Amino acid sequence: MTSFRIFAALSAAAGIAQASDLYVQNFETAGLGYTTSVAEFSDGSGDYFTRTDGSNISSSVNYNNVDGFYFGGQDLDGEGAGLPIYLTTDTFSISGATDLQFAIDLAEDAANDGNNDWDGPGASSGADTVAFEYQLDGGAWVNMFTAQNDGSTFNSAAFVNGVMITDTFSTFSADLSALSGSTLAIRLVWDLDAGDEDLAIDNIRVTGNIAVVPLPTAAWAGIGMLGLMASARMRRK
Ligand SMILES: [Ca+2]
Ligand SMILES: [Ca+2]
Ligand SMILES: [Ca+2]
Ligand SMILES: [Ca+2]
Repeated sequence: MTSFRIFAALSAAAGIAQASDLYVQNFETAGLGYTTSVAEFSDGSGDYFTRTDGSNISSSVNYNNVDGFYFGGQDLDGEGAGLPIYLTTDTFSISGATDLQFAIDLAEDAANDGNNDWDGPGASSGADTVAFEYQLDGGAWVNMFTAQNDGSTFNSAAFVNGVMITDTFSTFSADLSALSGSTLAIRLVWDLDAGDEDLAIDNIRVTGNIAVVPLPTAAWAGIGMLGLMASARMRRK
């Protein structure tokens, strides 16, 4: 065994799988890391699809546990857009990563009249939904989960797998540990067509375990050099 192979074996034995952020979107920087299928808009009130700190949308929309800027949508066809509309992250590398996990913070503003206004598939205008999807290696988009009402025709709160989205930002997650590949992208498919039908999102995050091979310390480098010298001497014999 050459000294290089000994060194490589020692490094691999000491290698650590470290949980790392592969993609983070906190909306603190305008226009960074994502695109939208229509230009972001707001009428300053209840029709908007925009990165916001709350200052460019209706002051009656109030969320708790706000973490700086976030991205919100409400009555998305109110300014002329055809639905659905999309928010798509940049495509990012997942090469070599294992145990992929997706997380996002969600909030939905409780209406002043006490009704939550998300409609179900029986409504004439169709169901109010926001779907969360991933795309692996440029392939088909795959659903992770969907925010939707409880199945009643009108005026339910919004839920993800039975968990209500409240007006306090809370983290929702999906286990993507079955995935491996080179690249991943995330997109949200928004279909909310009336007032009080809103969603706010923040802190989109995909994490994965990355194998970390430690850099050689001076001591290891010294042992490696001694090994090289020894093998060079042996070859000269
Ligand atoms: Ca934020
Ligand atoms: Ca609706
Ligand atoms: Ca509308
Ligand atoms: Ca609402």
